[in-house]
Amino acid sequence: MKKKDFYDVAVVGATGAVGRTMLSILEERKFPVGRLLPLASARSAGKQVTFNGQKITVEELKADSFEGLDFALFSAGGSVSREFCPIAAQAGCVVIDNSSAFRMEKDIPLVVPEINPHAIGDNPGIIANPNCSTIQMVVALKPIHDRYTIKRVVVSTYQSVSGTGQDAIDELKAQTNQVLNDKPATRGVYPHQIAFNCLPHIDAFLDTGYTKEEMKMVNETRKILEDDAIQVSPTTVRVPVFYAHSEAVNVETEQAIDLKELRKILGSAPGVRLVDAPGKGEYPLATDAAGRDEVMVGRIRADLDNPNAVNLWIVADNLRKGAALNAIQIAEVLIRR
Ligand code: NAP
Ligand code: 12T
Repeated sequence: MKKKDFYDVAVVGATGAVGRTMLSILEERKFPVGRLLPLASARSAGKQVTFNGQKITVEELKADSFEGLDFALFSAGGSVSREFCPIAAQAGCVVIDNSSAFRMEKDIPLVVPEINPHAIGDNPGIIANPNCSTIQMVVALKPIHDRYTIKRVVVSTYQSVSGTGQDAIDELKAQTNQVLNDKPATRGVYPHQIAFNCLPHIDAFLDTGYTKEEMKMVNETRKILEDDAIQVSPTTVRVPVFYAHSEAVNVETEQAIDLKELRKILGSAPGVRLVDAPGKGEYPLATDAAGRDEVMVGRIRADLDNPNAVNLWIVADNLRKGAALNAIQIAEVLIRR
């Protein structure tokens, strides 16, 4: 894209959990924003958001919202993206979409900047941001794949409610209060009580018995690592945690794994922070990952039976690396070129 001193940026879904995180990350990283245009539904039009100390009025998303802008960052759900991403791209914006609408389309790049920035073409149009659980897993898997060639991954996730959005954060708070006060938990966003519970159900069930969230981890991992031979066996679970997703991962490789070497590889991998001193009580925790940028990896240990396999515990802030940060890192790749 054309080099400029400042870029005009629309944030679609600016009042949501991901959109608000986008505003603060643009600010923190001093992204060269000229005009910032916060967009949402008619419900929030007229509300104000704060950006770089200035109050900016939220506008209603419309077909003519994108004229003259450089970037449009979408996080307002799949149906909004399906309707408006092509309109924004047509208006000349580079579109970075956080929904699942375009991720598996052949001609749409699915990008984690530490892994496959080369997938972004010169005139990208729409770029898809991967699913939160997939992003943090592949950041840790990529250096392992490069050295040992991954054959199969068995993963169970422990996903926080912020992944679902602000309403789910409010629901966990409300239900926690209700249960602690011996009142029945009122359900809203989730089909069952989430407070003091674990729901093996994220996004919709398919005829196969897997959920869409689980299949995102299968298909997006293969697309980002550019290897359709990688097998992924996922179970995705919602847990009563506000921020950051955790994952227990068993990785099986072609070559035998040397644990000392693996620690070194992960210790210097981009975007990874090793937190692995269990004797000192140090391992990745959601409460530590929340608000941070790195993917934390720990509990690194040999598989008990298979010399070509290892177990890992991977934790990251789903609103940051899992969504807003990754999207802004994609924009940074483009303005650096
Ligand atoms: P959220 O907290 O519920 O926020 C939703 C945002 O979308 C709000 O700003 C809302 O505006 C806006 N919106 C809803 N319907 C709209 C419409 N018809 N037109 C314009 N704006 C509309 O949800 P969130 O957690 O931020 O997530 C938003 C989306 O981001 C998700 O649906 C998902 O597609 C994507 N996401 C991706 C990842 C990832 O893995 N990369 C992670 C989380 C979320 P109002 O204030 O007007 O309602
Ligand atoms: N259902 O980006 O509920 O495809 O945590 C991300 C998060 C979909 C997505 C969630 C979801 C996505 C959730």
